[in-house]
Amino acid sequence: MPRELITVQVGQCGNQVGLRFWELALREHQGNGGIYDEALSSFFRNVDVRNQQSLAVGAAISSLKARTVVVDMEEGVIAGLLRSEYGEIFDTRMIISDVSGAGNNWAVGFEEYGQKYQEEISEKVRRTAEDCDSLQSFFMMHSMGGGTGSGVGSFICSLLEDQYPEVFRFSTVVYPEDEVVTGPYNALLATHHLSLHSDCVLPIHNKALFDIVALVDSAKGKAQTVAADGRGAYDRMNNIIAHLLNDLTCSMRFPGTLNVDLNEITMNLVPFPMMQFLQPAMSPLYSVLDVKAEARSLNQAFSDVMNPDFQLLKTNPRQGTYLACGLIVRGAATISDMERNIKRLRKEMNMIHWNREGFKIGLCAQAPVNMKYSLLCLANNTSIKTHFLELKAKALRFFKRGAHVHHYTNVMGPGHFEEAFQHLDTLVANYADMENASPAPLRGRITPVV
Ligand SMILES: Nc1nc2c(ncn2[C@@H]2O[C@H](COP(=O)(O)OP(=O)(O)OP(=O)(O)O)[C@@H](O)[C@H]2O)c(=O)[nH]1
Ligand SMILES: [Mg+2]
Repeated sequence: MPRELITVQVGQCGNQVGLRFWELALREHQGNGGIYDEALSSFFRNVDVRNQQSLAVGAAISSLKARTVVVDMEEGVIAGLLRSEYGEIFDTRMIISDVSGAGNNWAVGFEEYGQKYQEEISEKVRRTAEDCDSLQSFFMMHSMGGGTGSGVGSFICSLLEDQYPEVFRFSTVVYPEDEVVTGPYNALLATHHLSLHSDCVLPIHNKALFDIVALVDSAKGKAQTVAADGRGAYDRMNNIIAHLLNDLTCSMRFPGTLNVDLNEITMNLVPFPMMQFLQPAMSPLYSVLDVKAEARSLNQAFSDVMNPDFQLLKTNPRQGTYLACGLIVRGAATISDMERNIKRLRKEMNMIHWNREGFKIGLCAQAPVNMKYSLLCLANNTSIKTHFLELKAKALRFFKRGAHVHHYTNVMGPGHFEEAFQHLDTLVANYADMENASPAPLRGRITPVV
């Protein structure tokens, strides 16, 4: 059975999120008695510090190295990563960096840095893949707003498609709020690209994360410190993403009654190409930031993940149609707990008529650290069109006036923006068609021959 994931973390956001993900994953595995087991081997190599050879499953832990390729076109972020408490888990031979960054420009990231580092990226991915017994998928993390994350991230996605066509590419991406002027252009161009080249996309919106942090702060009586907070707010936001990614990958790391790996998620929740965007929601959510927040029962958690306040993209799935829905529970829950809750909720969920039973469920025995349960919901829901429409409106506001366009066309030539806008329209129309599709007429019953 395919096992290992290779992570590719790109740009500042991708690397900060990656760092939190690895920290939390290691905390979750602390109780395994110092043995390098199958679960750890999905994400880490165990390297003998004396001779730098990889050790087999079953050996004592010597030095764990994340199966990750680290890419950033700015040196500073990577230097910070290596200096951090968990810096040793990064294999310094698997790092690619430049000096000055892609200047918040998708075209510079994609065209210039992508071309410049193509061979180096291929080589490092190849060496990382050679260390795997049975590679499961590529797990990418990057922002959609920054030049490196969106541009080099898009480039790497295509590179992996060319070189490993049989291996799924799963992209966790962070959409910008209004932090970067050219953010909407980058997000537009990257959405176009990933929609054509990634197998499954998990979009998270910084606006949703900012709002969650602000709500926790205001509940504690703190002023809204989010904007002034600088990286402080980002660290807390990344904590939410790290929890999400740990829940997403829990089946590969711990035993459970119903395992779902990333390939099964892609296979079950993505019914058509270009409909691979899964909207994440999770509960508990607020206690990730504030341990004193009210504990959630399992039943409450199921209701929460349908609620707009628990979405990590600013959408309302209750107003859309579900094409499919993944539900992954961690903790002491049973299949009948899940079935009972799904039965209760589906009355409020508008499942598309040809996939009314379109639930993919996972059950993992190990709860996250300091929690009794957690529930992750991955909704393939037509309400994502509101996210795309908002992105289009933001990008058009500049594009109609030609603002900043020359920075891009100088590098990538003309026509790309028009194509990307058209593509976004197609995505929106595809989801709207799904929403409007009326149930097919039932075929006449054939009388069984007796
Ligand atoms: N959630 C979260 N968002 C971040 C983080 N760092 C940056 N961002 C967001 O990412 C976008 C900017 O992208 P970056 O990842 O910083 O840029 P980059 O990929 O390094 O690209 P360049 O610096 O332009 O070469 C903005 O929307 C930021 O708000 C982070 O640690 N967490
Ligand atoms: Mg950067």
